[in-house]
Amino acid sequence: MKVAVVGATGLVGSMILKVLEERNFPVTELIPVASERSKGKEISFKGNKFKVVTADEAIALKPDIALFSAGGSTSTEFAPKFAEAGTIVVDNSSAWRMDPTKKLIVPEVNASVLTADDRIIANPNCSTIQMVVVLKPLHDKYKIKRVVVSTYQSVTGTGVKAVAQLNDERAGIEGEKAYPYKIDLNVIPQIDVFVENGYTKEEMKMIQETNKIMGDDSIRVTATTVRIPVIGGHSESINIEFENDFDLNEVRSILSKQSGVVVVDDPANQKYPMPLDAHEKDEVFVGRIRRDETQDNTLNLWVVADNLRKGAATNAVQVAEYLVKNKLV
Ligand code: A2P
Ligand code: 11C
Repeated sequence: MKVAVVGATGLVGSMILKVLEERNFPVTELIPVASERSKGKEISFKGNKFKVVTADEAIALKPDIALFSAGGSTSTEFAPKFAEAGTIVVDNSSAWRMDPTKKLIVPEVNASVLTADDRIIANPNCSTIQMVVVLKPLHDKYKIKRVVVSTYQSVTGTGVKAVAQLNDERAGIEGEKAYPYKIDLNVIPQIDVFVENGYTKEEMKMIQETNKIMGDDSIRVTATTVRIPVIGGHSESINIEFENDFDLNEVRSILSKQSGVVVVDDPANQKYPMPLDAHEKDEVFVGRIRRDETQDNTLNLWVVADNLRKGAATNAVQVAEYLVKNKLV
């Protein structure tokens, strides 16, 4: 496969390169793409050096697959141009996610909807991905009525500038700011901008993307998304109300069998998922599995994943792997 990585110099783009290498994706030619500013810069991949090119130069090279993580405006402008040149685009931005003509894919949940006609495939938001991987097998068994989710999100979701802000604040250095407030020793209940209904865009993404990926608009979702001074991954407290009752041991067994999920749930030994442990891992970790005793058929869960991996790079590479395995590319 001739593979272009658009945004190869960014936080998610570099993780895509690492994951392609680790998973031994069949890359015969790598085309690292970034802005005009980075043209000519060298990127290492599998022990070789590759020169960064611009998007226009990459299109002329007609890659088989392009994995995009260069922001919404770059995707809006260039994904259709790659697609016209015959490239299949897997896009990590929010540009195409809610477009009814584009599929929004988490392989463990809905890869089977992909066909050879899909040219631009959207990768969901990180906090949505780790939630739906856990929701799907439970929905299949007990039918979800409503989800209440509160997130505790890593600064890596914002990008390099936010990681630098946290590190600078810890070191007592005055530097550039990614957030309007101090993030060290603080909690910021705002991710992305506010929309008219008082929710943030991140919260609306979790609501709308979940319905689209699960293919079920009857699931009611409400979200509060929060930034915390953590680097390893996003955590989520999820309250799920089902149509039907469940057995806790059966829930544990269903989740243990779900591909991409690891159950870490041993309160007697103080074992539960934490971002320090999920960091650099491709799986979604779930624990604190317990009944909500205030309401029938309702479950509480704690879910943690590395947002740059399963929340972004790994999911995009898994979509590409599915396309290759099913001869859709
Ligand atoms: P560059 O490093 O040249 O600015 P992040 O999300 O971590 O900020 O990274 C964004 C990525 O998107 C970077 O690799 C950046 O390249 C890339 N990028 C920004 N604008 C374009 C563009 N017009 N064409 C291709 N890549 C772009
Ligand atoms: C965050 N979830 O943690 C965001 C980052 O729509 O892909 C990813 C935004 C997106 O800040």
